[in-house]
Amino acid sequence: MIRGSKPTLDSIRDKVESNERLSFDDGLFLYEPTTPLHEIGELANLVRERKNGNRTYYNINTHLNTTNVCVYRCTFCAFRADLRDARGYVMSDEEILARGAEAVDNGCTEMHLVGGLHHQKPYEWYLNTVRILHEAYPQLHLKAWTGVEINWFEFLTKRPVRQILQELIDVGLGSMPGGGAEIFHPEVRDKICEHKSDASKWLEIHRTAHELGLRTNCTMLYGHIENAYHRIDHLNRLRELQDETGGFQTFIPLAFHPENTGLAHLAKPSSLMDLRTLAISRLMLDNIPHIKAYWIMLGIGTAQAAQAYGADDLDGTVRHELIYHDAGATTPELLTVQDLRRLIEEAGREPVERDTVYNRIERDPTDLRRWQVSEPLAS
Ligand code: V47
Repeated sequence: MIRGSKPTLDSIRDKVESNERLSFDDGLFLYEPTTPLHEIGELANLVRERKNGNRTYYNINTHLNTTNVCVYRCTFCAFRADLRDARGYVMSDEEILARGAEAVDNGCTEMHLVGGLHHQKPYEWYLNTVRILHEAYPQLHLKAWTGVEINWFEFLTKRPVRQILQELIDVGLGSMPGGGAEIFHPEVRDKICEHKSDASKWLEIHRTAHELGLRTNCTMLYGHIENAYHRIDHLNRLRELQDETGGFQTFIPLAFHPENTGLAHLAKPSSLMDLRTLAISRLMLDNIPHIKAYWIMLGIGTAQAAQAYGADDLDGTVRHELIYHDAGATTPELLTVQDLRRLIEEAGREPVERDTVYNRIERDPTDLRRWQVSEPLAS
C-alpha cells in the first residue's frame, strides 16, 4: 500500500468531486468516529446521484433456503442446524416446486436460493434444485448458491470451479448472490468461519463466474469482531477484482445480528454505523454500479435514510427470509410493492422496478403476474 499525506475531509472531497479513487488511508479516515457522518453522507450521495440519478431500485423476489443443515459452524450464524438437530430441515422437490409456484403467482421475477452445506446431500441434489425450478418456471431468475456453496461442490465432486459453474448455468443458474464473503482478512475470518473458503477462493469463484458471463453480487458482514482496517481491506479486495472483471453489480453491507448466535454477547451495530458503512462503501467501491440497503437487515427507517447515504437499491419485497429473522431481525416478513414504493417516495426518490440484472420491469398494476422486461438500466 502506498501511503501519501494524511487525508482530510477537504482532500477527500476534492478527490470525490474530481472522480479520483480514494485510497486505503482515506477509507480509514472516513471510519474515524470524529469524521462527521453527515459530510461522508453528502459525498456518498454525490457519487450515488452521479451513477444512478434519483432512482432507487427494487424488485419482487422471494428467498428459498432448501436446508438449514450445515457442516460448518460459523459463529455469526443463527440459521444453521446440526444433522440431528430438531430444528434441522431439508425440503423435498415437491416443496421446492411449490415455492416456485407461489413465487410466480405473486409476480416474483427472482428467487434468491441458498442453503446449508448438508452432510449427506450430494452435489447433484443442489444441481437438480436449479434444474427442476428452471424447467418448471423459466421466467423466474435463479440467483443461486454463494461462493461458499460452489467451494463445497468443488470439495464434493473434485471438479474445477469452472466446470461446476458451467453445469449450473446449463441447468438454469441466472446469477450468484453475494453471501459468504463475511470479512476476508484472516485475522477475523479464522475466528468467525475458519472452515469456510478463504478470501482468495471466494474471489477466485466470483472471478470465474464473471469470466463465464455471470453477474454476481458481493457483501461484507460488519459490526462483530472486525475493525475499520479489516473493513477497508475487504472493500479494497472487492474493488481490485472488479477492476479486473467488472462482473459485480451490487454491493450489500450486512449488519451483524447477534441473537441466537455464538456472538450473542455483542451489541448490534447502531444505525449510525450502518449509514457510515453504506456511505464509505459507496465512496470506496467506485467501480461497482449499485449499493444495496437491505431493508430486512437495516429496518425500514434506516433503509429510508440510506437512500441519502449512497444506497440506490433496497432489494425486494422478499418473502420467506430466514437468515436474519432467525438472528433476531424485527422487520416484517415481506413488504408489498406499495409499501416499498412508498418508502422510496417518502425519501424523495423515484422507485424503479428492476429484474436481477438491472433491466427495467414494466408491470400491470392491477395484476402483478403480468410483467415484462423493458429496457436495460444503464448506470
Ligand atoms: O453470508 C448470516 C450473513 C449472508 C448473519 O446478493 C448474517 O443480493 C447478520 O448474502 N447477522 C447471507 N448477517 C445473506 C446475503 C444476501 C442478502 C441479501 C441480498 C443478497 C444479494 C445477499 O448473511 C451470509 C452472512 O454474511 N449473515 N448470519 C447474522 N446473524
